[in-house]
Amino acid sequence: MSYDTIRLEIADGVARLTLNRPDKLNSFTIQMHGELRQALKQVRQDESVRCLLLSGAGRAFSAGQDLGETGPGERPLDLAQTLDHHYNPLVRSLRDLPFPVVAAVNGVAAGAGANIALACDLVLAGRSARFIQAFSKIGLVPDSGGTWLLPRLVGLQRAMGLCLLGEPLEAEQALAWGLIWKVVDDDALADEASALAARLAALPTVALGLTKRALHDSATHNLDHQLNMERDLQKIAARSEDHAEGVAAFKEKRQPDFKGR
Ligand code: T3D
Repeated sequence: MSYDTIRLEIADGVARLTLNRPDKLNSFTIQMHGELRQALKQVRQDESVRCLLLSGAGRAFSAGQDLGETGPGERPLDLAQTLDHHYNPLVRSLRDLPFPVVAAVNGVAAGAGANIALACDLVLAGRSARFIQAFSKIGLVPDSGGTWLLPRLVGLQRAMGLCLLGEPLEAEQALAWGLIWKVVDDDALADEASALAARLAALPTVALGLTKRALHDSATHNLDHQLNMERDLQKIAARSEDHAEGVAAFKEKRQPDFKGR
């Protein structure tokens, strides 16, 4: 399958998905959304994939919606439809993948670009990366899950400041606030992100997929509900080949060789 606005490479258990409109800071167009949908379907159906690595080409991760595509008079501005058809399914797809999704934020991540990055399971950022809830600057409400994720990640006060003021949050501050997993030097980002993705892809994928589901769903559960969920997921994990391999490797005092099954 070939794409114009994204790149997809699958090798060694890792699917590398790159937003690829560097001249427009990888802003999202309808075409890009269509290609992302197709690519995520392909990745989900490919049984060799055990981790997805999402990044942007050039000097940005993504500047959010392509504002050239939404200018008054250029197309009907029914943004509810845009969210229903494009952004919300994208966030749900990333969340629903049964393996870890890593975002490598290589520069600015603004508007929906920031929130799509934050919807990934682990976010690695280059030192010069910035996260901008740019919506208030153009009279919009944060979308792509931002109003749900941000208070949970950084607390209500910081989420409120970020969303109302729309100021850039530097990578180091994002790390200090618990918004992201790790900051690395810009020129080390690609290698560090690849190493993290490769490491995740070599772990017991069934258990990791269930773990990500349990953690994401916990936000809306009470302890009782969560205990029941852990019980149900553990039953599934315990039947995986990788669980048997993990226990056997422990007993035999060797490194496990997980197959992702
Ligand atoms: O359909 C819907 O609208 C609903 C969905 C909404 C979701 C959203 O994401 S709304 C938020 C949209 N995004 C923004 O408001 C961010 C707009 N961009 C910026 O504020 C700045 O570009 C950045 C802070 C991200 C980066 O600034 P800087 O100085 O590093 O770069 P620049 O010079 O502004 O941009 C470089 C080029 O990318 C430039 O093109 P040019 O002049 O060289 O031909 C610029 O126009 C283009 N670009 C940047 N962001 C966008 C964009 N083109 C289209 N859409 C963009 N969002």
